[in-house]
Amino acid sequence: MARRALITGITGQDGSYLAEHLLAQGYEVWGLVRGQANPRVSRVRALLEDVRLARGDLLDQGSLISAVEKVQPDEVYNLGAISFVPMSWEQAELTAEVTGMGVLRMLEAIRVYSGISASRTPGSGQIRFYQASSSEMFGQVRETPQTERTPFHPRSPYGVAKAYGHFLTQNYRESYGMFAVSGILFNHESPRRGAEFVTRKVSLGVARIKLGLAGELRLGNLDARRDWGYAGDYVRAMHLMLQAAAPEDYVIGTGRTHSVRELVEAAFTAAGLNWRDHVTYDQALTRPAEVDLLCAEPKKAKDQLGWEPEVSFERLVTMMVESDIQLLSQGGSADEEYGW
Ligand code: NDP
Ligand code: GDR
Repeated sequence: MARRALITGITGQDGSYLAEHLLAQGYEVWGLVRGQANPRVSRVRALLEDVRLARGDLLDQGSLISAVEKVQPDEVYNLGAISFVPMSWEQAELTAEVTGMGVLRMLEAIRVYSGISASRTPGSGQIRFYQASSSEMFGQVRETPQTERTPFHPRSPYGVAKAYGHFLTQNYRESYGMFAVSGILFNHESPRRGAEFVTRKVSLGVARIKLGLAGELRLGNLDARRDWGYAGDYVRAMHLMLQAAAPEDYVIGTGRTHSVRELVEAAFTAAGLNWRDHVTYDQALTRPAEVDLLCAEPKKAKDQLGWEPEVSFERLVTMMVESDIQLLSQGGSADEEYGW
């Protein structure tokens, strides 16, 4: 019988790539979708005809228990979150509820459904759980590159909420013997990335300028450095973590770091433009507290899972710029610009 996976956050960037990957592996894939008339659901349907949908919300414990009962999954991937860092200052409590407490609710749904209690011996429970942890937990970094052992110092309500979810996943593994793991993923991007994130904002900006639809691109801090990889590579790592013999956490990244300025330069160059002619600094786009430098050490994932990224930074940037030039030149709408 096909293995069954339940993905929260199926309508997001990673959800779509993960669903495609699992379908290709022969899984029966279910996605948790929220709301009464969530417009992003129709895009999932268009992209992934074979995905089945269960209603639920990370804010609603009962809905998660019902979803687990309905799907009876072998694997749960918890990708649902408020994931845009600046929004986490504007809606800090909601971020804590969805990105942080949502992890507790999903783990509890699995625990209750599986009949697991503290008295059960380690290793109990059949459902394997993946938590989408983040390099934002490292925040103000104490060492570079960052490994599974690097201490956390989150710099946003988002990072704090992710750290809660990370430790909670570890705690459910230790308390109940659940196969519950976290992937500490560094930034990963694609043509389906939300338009609010810097890579997609830049690729869309370059496309607009290239097509004569705009002349300027406003950005915040150009000095921040990130380890940017391709989302399609990273969902393979999520799946591999749940196939491992033992439940462990892994850092997933490329091991290379670039500044936002280097990203901007690469993107404009890919379109034959000079970024200095178009990019302007906007202080309103800076953050109350910034994460200055992130760079992964993904050795454990390579050694134990055999995982390595395939798409380089340069290829990723070119892919996104070319995709957005094509999208906009075909009259793509703002809606489609949100990564679809
Ligand atoms: P997106 O922002 O593209 O997707 C977020 C998803 O969360 C959407 O499907 C959204 O669904 C869903 N969601 C939001 N609120 C709720 C809720 N209350 N209940 C259920 N679902 C909800 O994120 P990505 O795909 O980029 O990231 C996936 C996960 O990985 C996130 O948890 C993110 O924080 C984490 N992460 C991402 C990294 C990256 O670089 N992309 C790096 C490290 C971690 P809806 O359509 O209903 O809004
Ligand atoms: P990040 O991604 O906060 O790292 O979180 P984002 O692309 O938003 O920012 C990256 C860096 O770019 C700088 N920056 C700008 N960012 C945005 N969005 N818009 C701008 O105009 C701009 N100008 C400069 C930022 O200051 C920052 O330093 C992403 C999310 O996917 C999280 O959910 C995930 O956990 C982490 O990656 C790993």
